[in-house]
Amino acid sequence: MKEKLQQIKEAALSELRAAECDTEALRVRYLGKKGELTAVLRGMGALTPEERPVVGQMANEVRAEIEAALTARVAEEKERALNDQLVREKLDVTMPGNATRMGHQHPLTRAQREMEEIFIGMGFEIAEGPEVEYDYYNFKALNIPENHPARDTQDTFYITDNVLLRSQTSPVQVRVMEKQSPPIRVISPGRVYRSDALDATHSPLFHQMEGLVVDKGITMSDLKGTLETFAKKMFGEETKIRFRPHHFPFTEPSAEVDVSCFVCGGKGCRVCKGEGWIEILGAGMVHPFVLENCGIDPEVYSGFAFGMGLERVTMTRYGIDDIRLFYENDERFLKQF
Ligand code: 2NM
Repeated sequence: MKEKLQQIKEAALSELRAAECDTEALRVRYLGKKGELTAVLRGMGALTPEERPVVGQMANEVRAEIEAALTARVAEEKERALNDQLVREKLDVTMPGNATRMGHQHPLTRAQREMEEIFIGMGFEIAEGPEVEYDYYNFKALNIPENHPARDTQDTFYITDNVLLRSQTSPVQVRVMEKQSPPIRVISPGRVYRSDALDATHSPLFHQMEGLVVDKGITMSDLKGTLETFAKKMFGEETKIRFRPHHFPFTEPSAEVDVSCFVCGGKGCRVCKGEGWIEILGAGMVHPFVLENCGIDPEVYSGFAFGMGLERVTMTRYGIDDIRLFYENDERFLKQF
């Protein structure tokens, strides 16, 4: 029986040293209820009373040795599995990351937002309206006569006889005046459409920002003060403005407005073409007919309005010489802003 125990011990320990070992199966096979060691203990009845404690003690020692070796092997396998996992899942937090390509706002969007902020700071609200518009709102309500060249199909995109793509954002302001009573302070930024061939300075789609103020006692000096404040915020505190007489059907009197050149300060340079001034706006006092068309009594109220092209302002400011660059989405251009 002692030999049998010795045999069991050696067999178990040798299996535990092997490269491959199913430790749980081994535990069952040697130490389990139906295991080899238990079978030996069951046979102890056949021993003499003197032999029994000796064999019993030996059996316990064998069990303890196998158990210790088993525990060691299991621990060893656990550690190896952990080390394998650590190697497999190694993460070097000091490695450089993959740079995320960041987009940003289009230069026209940025210019628009910047202008919006300036006018919002002066108490204006943003008004929007349809790009597909009735000729009534785009022309008739704005006192643009039946025979005016802007109405020609050569200049305006017509959808039907009386529906068109708006050629300015003023129809938005007509809609505001119809709905709201004064005081009115709105700007209307957005897309406008004119039937022009695409070249360096013309595009059939471009963007405008128009403004409108209507209240009791609004005068030309309110217009001047508003535009001067805008120009200083947009182009720099030293900027001056200049009004030149002009004609628009929807304003009377009307003016074209220049800002002093932000590059040379008015001395004359390449950007202002030696003028010292750069034309950026049209403006005037809202024509009484327009107020009347919108249900506002011109005997009680007066107003001023202005309009400017976003592309023009942005091109001037950044020295961009071709309007097409705004629409081509060439990253080499866009990345510069
Ligand atoms: C301009 C120039 C001058 C203008 C007029 C109006 C309205 F609706 F009040 F009549 N909105 N915008 C206006 C006046 C627009 O753009 C060059």
